Amino acid sequence: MKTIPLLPEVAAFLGSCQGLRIADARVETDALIDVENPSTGAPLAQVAAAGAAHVEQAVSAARAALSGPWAALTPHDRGQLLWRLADAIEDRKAVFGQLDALDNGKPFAVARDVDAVWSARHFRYFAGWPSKIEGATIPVSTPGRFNYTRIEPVGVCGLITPWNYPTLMVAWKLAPALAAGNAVVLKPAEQTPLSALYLADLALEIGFPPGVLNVIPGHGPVAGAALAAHPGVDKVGFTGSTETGRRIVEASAGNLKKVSLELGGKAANIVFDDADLDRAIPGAFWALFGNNGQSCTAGARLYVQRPILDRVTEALADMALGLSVGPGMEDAAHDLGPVISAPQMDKVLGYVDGGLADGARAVAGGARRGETGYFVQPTVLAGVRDDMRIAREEIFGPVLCVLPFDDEDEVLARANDSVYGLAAGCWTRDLGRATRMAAGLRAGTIWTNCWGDTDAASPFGGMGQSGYGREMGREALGLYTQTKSIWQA
Ligand code: TXE
Repeated sequence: MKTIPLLPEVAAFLGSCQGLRIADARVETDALIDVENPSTGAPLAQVAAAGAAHVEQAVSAARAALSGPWAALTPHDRGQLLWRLADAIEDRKAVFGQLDALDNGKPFAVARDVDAVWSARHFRYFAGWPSKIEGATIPVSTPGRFNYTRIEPVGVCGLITPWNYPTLMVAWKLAPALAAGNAVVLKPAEQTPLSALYLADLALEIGFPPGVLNVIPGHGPVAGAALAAHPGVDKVGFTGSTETGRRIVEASAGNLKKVSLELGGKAANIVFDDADLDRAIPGAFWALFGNNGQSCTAGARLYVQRPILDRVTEALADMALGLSVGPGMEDAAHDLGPVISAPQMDKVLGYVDGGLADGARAVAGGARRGETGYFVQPTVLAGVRDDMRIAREEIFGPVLCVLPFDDEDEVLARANDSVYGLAAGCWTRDLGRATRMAAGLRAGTIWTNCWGDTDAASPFGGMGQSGYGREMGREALGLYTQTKSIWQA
């Protein structure tokens, strides 16, 4: 198998140690992150690791930008810059694709044509907003008073992002934060900092004032924790684990910064026996195996109505066995790459072993694939019960749990019996049932007869311990703005 040659820009980027991006400087640090290629386990690049002093520096740069030329830009000009950033990402989608394929491991074609392209679209959608963030005039009852609102930026936003969609998760937060006129300190995941650093360079190149976007890779408990606790940060936008989300809320208490959280999930996906199985089976399959199961919306608990259980399970096992799994930068149409790291691989395999010990059956996969890189065989587990850990906790890898059910009321109660509530869905030809399920399922996103769709215009976020706040669409602006009420006599 051939490896896709590196673009000269990517080779140059990997060839030198990448400093933090603070205002228009590249800041070197003593501590470094050794970024790994999960497809091989080999070192890929070295990147500066921010400590508390660098967080301080980046927050000051962002604060300064808020009162500098950034604040002086008209909404139209801010929109133009966002649009230009969208253009720049699209023009360099192959660079973003290679960077994400290298440090995340996902197939290059997916990283380029899905992650990078959707990131560009995200900036394009929010490029339209700056000129439409409108206040209101309020018909108050006090004679002689005029009351109106101004919708203002929150200030300095600390954005902390995960490794599963390195560019896209940055876009989800950065685009609305900038559209609303904030300045940003972004801490990307330590496993996948490359595309965020590259994005910071692009932003400067196309004319964002220095300090508007500062990118400081670093370790979560050091740089992330310092950012979450910093008194000069007005808002934290976070995507990651529920456990870290809890720590962020605690750390944010000092200055009561605003927080929005997009956390873990354990989505229930329900296939009724009246479903169009030609759509439901591949739909349910990719609901979990898309992005190698490393999605917070992964349809990890697949409830299948008993009359079709054997047929569906068999078909899913066949599909899993037929998948092509390989390095992200290999010149072959692989469906899936590795999981992100050795610890993540061990965690996923630990769940599989635990599930098998609890009585589940692997009808496909169930073990590591090969000895190089962090590959896990696409795994389908049958005979799973609700009380098993594999059915309750987020595995975040290519492991699909199949659970039988008998009727609608029963499956609805079982689907909702989770601390999480990010996504859920069902497959049925009965429109009444689809509507009842959509109303009854406790999750921020419901898919009926489809799975995984998102759009920059449609709100996305969790219920329960999957977090709070809605990213994307009009609601995302609410996360990055605050309303001022003005009384005038
Ligand atoms: O997550 P963390 P990890 C889930 C998934 C996965 C598990 C662990 O189940 O197996 O989390 O992954 C930063 N203060 N998800 O350990 O720690 C960290 O540097 C501030 C679901 O990678 O939550 C990174 O930038 N920040 C998820 C980000 O938090 C801290 C996507 C996410 O890392 C910090 C990723 C701290 N104390 C994992 N500690 C999703 N919802 O999509 C870490 N970080």
